[in-house]
Amino acid sequence: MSGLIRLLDFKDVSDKRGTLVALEGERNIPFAIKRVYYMVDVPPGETRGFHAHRKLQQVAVCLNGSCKMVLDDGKTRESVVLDSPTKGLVIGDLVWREMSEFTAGAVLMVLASEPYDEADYIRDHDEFLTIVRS
Ligand code: T46
Repeated sequence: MSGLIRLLDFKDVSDKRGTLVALEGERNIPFAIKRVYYMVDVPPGETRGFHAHRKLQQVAVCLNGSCKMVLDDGKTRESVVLDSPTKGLVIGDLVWREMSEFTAGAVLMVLASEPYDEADYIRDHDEFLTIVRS
């Protein structure tokens, strides 16, 4: 596993009724959770992301189906396929992210350490490179 791709393995509790996974801030999620959002109905071939955050910790979990996440810290670019509700990808500050290859019915849920704030986004890759290299 690379330095950029940090995956959390969540315990699942399975019985004949199915599987349950519990996520708790500051326990199996490494921050207090202030926001949860999710993406559904992403059309075939569509891409999302293409930005970084100044100060935001997130964990992304693909609850159904799969998608590809590319992370870029300005030095290296690495990718991972999220395809399990028991795997969480940790995405820290100042990491550019790109999401693609959503399968039909994919549900990507993201837990975030801060409320939504458009001012926290860096949506220009050249500006991102200037910030991380300074
Ligand atoms: C991220 C990746 C993984 C809100 O109003 N509240 C929210 O909490 C979020 C996340 C978004 N929005 C609005 C802002 C835009 O008008 O929803 C619209 C779509 O957001 P955006 O184009 O930023 O979505 P993605 O999928 O490109 O990126 C999202 C998150 O925004 C981002 O923080 O890390 O998922």
